[in-house]
Amino acid sequence: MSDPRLAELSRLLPALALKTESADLAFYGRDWTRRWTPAPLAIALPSSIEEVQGIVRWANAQRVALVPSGGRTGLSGGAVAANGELVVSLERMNRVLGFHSADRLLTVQAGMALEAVHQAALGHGLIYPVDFASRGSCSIGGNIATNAGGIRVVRYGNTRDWIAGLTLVTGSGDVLELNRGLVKNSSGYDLRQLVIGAEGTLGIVVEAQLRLTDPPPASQVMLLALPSFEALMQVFERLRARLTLSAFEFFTDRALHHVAAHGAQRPFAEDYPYYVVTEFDGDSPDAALEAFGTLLEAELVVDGVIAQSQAQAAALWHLREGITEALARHLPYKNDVSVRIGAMPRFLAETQVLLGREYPHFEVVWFGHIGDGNLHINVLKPEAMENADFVHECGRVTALLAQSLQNHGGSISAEHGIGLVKKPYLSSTRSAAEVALMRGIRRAFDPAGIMNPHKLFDADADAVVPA
Ligand code: 2HG
Ligand code: ZN
Repeated sequence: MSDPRLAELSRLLPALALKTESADLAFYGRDWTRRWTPAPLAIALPSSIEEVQGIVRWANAQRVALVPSGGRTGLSGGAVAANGELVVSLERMNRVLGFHSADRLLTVQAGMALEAVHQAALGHGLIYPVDFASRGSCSIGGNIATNAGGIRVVRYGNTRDWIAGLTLVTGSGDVLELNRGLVKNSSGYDLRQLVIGAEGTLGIVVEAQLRLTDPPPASQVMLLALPSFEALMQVFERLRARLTLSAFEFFTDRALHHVAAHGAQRPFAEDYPYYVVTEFDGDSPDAALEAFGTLLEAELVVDGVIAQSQAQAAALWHLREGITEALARHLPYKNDVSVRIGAMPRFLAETQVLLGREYPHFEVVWFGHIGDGNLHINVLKPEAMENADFVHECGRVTALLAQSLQNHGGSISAEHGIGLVKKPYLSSTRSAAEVALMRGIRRAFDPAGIMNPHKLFDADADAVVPA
C-alpha cells in the first residue's frame, strides 16, 4: 500500500480486504449513471460490523470520505466515487442472519441482493414484496438508502414500509440498532425512518430486519392498449375498485418502439399511444377476461392480451421491465418524478406540450408507475450531439420539470434518490427550512462530514473532500 492512509487502515484492520487495482477503482467507483469518471482512493470490502466500524473510525481520524456501495444500480449518482473517497462495498456482507417465524422477520446483511432476499423469503413460504427490474444486482442496503419503490408500490408500499429494524454504523462510528423489529414503538424519534432514504449520508447500514408477508394465492397479468392518458386513469380507477391490483405500470408507444428494437416481440399489429401492464390477485383468467370485456365495451381500451401461462406473463412484463436496458444505448438523461395520482394527467399533458415546444430536437420517452404517481421521463441523446452539450441542455430540461413539479406539488425524485444528478433541484421539492434541518441531522450523525459527501446536498465548506 503506497498511500500511508491505506497502510494505516491495513495496520488497524489486518484482515480487511482492500482493492486498489485500476480496474477495481473503475468498477466500484461508478453506478449506472455513466457521467462521472471514477477515481476512488481504494475499495474496502468489510466482512463484519466491527470492520465497518473500524473503517469509519479510521476515516474520521484520517479525514477520508466514505462512499457506501451496494449493487451500484442507482440512477442518481449516489454511489459514485470520483474524488479520492474510500468505497465501502458491502458485497461480502450478503448473508441471511436469521428468520423469526412469530414476527415474520428476515434478518439480513445489507449487501444481500434483492433477488436473494426474495428467494430466502420464499424458502419460508412468505414474500418480501418490494420488487423492481434491477432485483438481480441491487442490494437491500442500496434499496434502503433510496427508499426504493418499484412495481408493487400500488399494493405494498415502498421499502420504508418493510424495514422493521436496521443496524447502522453512524458517521461517528457508533453502532445503532434501530427499532429492533418492533411493530409498535412509541418512544420518540424513529431514527430508522430517518436513515431510510438518507442516501448513505448518515452512516452505513450493515443489517436490516425485513418484514415478510403471505404470497398472493395466484396472479393474472394483462397488457392493455389505450387511446389516451385520460382513459388510462379511468381504467386504473375501475380496475382498482374491482380487483386486488398488485401492479399497474404504463409506457408509451416510444417506449415500446425501443423495447421492440432491442429484440422484444411486438404484442399488437397496430401502434397505440399508451400501454399498461397490470397484475392482480386471482386464480382464474376469467376475472381478467371479464374486466377486459367491460373496458373494451366502455371504449377505454382498444386492445389487450391476457397472459395464459407464466412464460407469457414474463413476456408481457418484459415489455415494461426491459425499457431501461433498451434505452441504455441512447445514453438517456433520466428524470424520476412524482405528483399526486390525481395530478398526473394535467402534469403529463402540460409537460409534454412544454418539452415539445422548448426541446423539439429531443426524443422523450415516458413510462412509470401509475398506481403511485411516479413517472420516468427519459430524454434520449441525439446521436450527433456532443455528450457535454446534451448533459447541459438536459439540466435545463430538468429545471423546467422542477418548476412544473413545484406548481403541481410534486417531487423531483420519486424513488431513485437525489444523489449528484438531482442535487441542484432539491429546493423545488424541499423548503429551505427543511434542507437546513436535514443538514443539521446529518451533522448530528456525521460531525466530520465523511459520509457520502456532496450527495443529496452540497457538503459544508470545510468538507474533507472538495466537491
Ligand atoms: C423502472 O421503473 C426503474 O424501470 C428505472 O425505476 C427507470 O430507467 C428508468 O428511468
Ligand atoms: Zn421505476
